[in-house]
Amino acid sequence: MSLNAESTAFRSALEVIRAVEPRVADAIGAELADQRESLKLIASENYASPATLLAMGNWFSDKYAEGTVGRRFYAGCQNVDTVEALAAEHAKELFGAAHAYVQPHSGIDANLVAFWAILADRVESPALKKAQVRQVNDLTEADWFALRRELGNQRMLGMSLDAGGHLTHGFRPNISGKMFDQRSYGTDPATGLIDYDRVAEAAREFKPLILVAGYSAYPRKVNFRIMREIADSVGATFMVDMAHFAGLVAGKVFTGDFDPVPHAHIVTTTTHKSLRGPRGGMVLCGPELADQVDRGCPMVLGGPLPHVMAAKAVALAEARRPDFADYAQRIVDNAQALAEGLVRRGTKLVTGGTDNHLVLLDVSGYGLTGRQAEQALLDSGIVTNRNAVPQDPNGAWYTSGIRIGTPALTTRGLGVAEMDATAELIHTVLTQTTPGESKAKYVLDPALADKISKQATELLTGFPLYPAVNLA
Ligand code: DSN
Repeated sequence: MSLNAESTAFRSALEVIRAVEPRVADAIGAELADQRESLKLIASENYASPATLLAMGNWFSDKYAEGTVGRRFYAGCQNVDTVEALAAEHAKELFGAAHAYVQPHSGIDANLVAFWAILADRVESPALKKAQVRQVNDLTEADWFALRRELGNQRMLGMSLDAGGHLTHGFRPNISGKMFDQRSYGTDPATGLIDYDRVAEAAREFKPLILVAGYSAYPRKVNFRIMREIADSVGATFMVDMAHFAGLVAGKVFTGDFDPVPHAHIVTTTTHKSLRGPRGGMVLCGPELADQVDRGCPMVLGGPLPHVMAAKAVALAEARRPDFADYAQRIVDNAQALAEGLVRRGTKLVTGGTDNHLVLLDVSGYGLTGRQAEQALLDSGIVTNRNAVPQDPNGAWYTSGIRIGTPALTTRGLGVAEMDATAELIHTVLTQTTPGESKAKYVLDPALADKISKQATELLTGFPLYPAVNLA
């Protein structure tokens, strides 16, 4: 029997790897097997296409390419220029952005590039002006101290962590929490929704340099037009981190007031979540910030990863196809079906439902912490992650919430009927789990966990992952 191209490619790659370090080849094969068998509901994960994965495994990895297209610090970057320019072009077309910078290695990196660009654009500083020259090494130690004094204590207003904001929006475990004096806006305790009047009030009081919108655990749309008006009213730069919902923007599910690109001064994202590309980040902006953003490497970033930029170009080309819009809509349809299935069974959801790709369960109604629920679900073949809920009494480590999302299962082809079956599996596990003697311990009959695990695998059998890839 002749093998298809995808099977041949991955088999051959594993054979070559196996000849050097068989344990790595085995681990790669085992990862595919595990992903095929588990019900992946982690809201930030997905399955990139074989073309995207294959674009990363090649000699582009060997090339240094600091600088930007046509202006590199290294010779011989003509092919890197080709893929970087292609990725940027696809990103600009896809999102309707004037400028795209596709070098960031992750979402944190993309946000750091954006923060630096905003600071450089906004803060009047002789030391900073000097830092913007290409010879950063020319800065004296005194310049650096002056720079830190001048840039320090800039104000950032972003969504609070327990309302679904992200660590990189000025919270202490991240460098942004050291760089900025941060204040948060939360959500309305009664509805769980962003109260724009309260955001405006906080902006008036705090006068931030940067107003950040975007989230990793807020299950609703954000009105970016209103947020921009708030930013304008206090002279703030409006930044949106769309990492979680970039696929919904690309697929034109979020349009008008809910599309961040026309409203924000600068937009950051990862490329591997709902956008379904390789692991990495990206920045979109208008011409005013483009020069500063393009200084991301070496100002903030290490050398670009040309193999990942090649994969970004492939994934962004895929996202420009009409079927991606259908995919994006199905992500939301599935999340809503999952939410409805859970609500019907009595599960408490933050905001009562969803209008994006994620659902946030408050598992306190089951008498569990997020940590207990996460592990009990994992024992049962259902991969989720625990997450704080607003005003969470269990804090950010144990939490009272479970965050689930549909981008990955939607890629496999599961639909609303399977979402209802998934809601049933989740509800059964959580109902049958009892808390143990600590916030991490729980009791779940292993036979039940095993039974649910088998049911989860059965649910997936009609929806093979990478159906064209046969490693056997
Ligand atoms: N770690 C990502 C998530 O799971 O949402 C965000 O950085």
